[in-house]
Amino acid sequence: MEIEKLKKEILCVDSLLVLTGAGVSQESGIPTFRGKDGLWKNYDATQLATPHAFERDPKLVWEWYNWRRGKILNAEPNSAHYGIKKLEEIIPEFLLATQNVDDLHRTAGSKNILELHGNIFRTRCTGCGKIEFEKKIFDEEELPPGCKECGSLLRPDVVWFGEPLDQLVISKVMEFALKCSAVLVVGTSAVVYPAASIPYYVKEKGGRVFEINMEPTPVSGIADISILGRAGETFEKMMQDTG
Ligand code: BJW
Ligand code: ZN
Repeated sequence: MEIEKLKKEILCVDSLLVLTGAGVSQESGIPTFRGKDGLWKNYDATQLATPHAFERDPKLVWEWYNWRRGKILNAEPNSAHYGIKKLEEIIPEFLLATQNVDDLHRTAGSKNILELHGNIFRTRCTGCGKIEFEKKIFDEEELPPGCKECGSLLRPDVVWFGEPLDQLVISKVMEFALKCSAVLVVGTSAVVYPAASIPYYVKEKGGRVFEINMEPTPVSGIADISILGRAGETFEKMMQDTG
């Protein structure tokens, strides 16, 4: 069976990169971006996650982020988050690169995490650049929030389309991708760059590529083992008897 095969291989690698996307948090009740799941009040998530949408209507964009904050604050990590944390304890060299902004990997206890697209609980001032982290939702009348220091508009400290990723974060991930023995890609449609390029770097350097997703993705074409299934359920089966 494919899960047994993946388990056998993955528990033997000496350095593992895990790349996650929204599908990892789907079983925690957090909507994904693409497909019918990615709709909020009839707005398409991928149309809201843009600097243009924020310039046009910061209140609307903030309402969406505030709604997502609420969903996340009421959610618990699932077996996929916990399984990934367990892999970190077992495998000598481990890095988790997540595209998710929901902080659920950290809640589950993962330590060596790089957040490629930021964190939904951080705000950044569009005027003075001040960054703050607070796990809360805003009152409706506070939206869009302003900076206490300079009065400018605050924005979620996340990476929108057309914006560069944190240079240090992406270079650390790429450095690890070029030297690791395998990458496990979980719950991402693998269409958003530069994150989507990571599995190809691993493959090119001779590393193994593993994937867990409910549907085939562009990564499936280069994957050595591809599990078609839900991430939480797959991890639950795979991590049985690992302590
Ligand atoms: C399950 C499951 C279950 C469900 N179990 N599985 C052409 C080529 C290359 C690049 C580009 C291009 N045209 C434009 C670009 C650039 C652009 C890009 O990649 N666009 C593509 C869409 C074409 N990229 C960028 O703009 C990036 N920046 C950049 O390139 O900067 C360059 C630059 C340099 C110098 C100066 C200026 C610029 C930035 C990308 C930022 C993406 N931001 C978002 C929002 C983050 C904040 C927030 O959360 O609100 O990131 S968009 C959104 O997509 C979010 C996600 O992290 C990201 C990826 O989505 P993800 O996680 O894969 O979710 P879904 O919904 O797509 O997929 C879920 C998957 O799970 C599915 O496959 C399901 O089957 C599966 N699933 N349930 C297992 N239970
Ligand atoms: Zn400010």
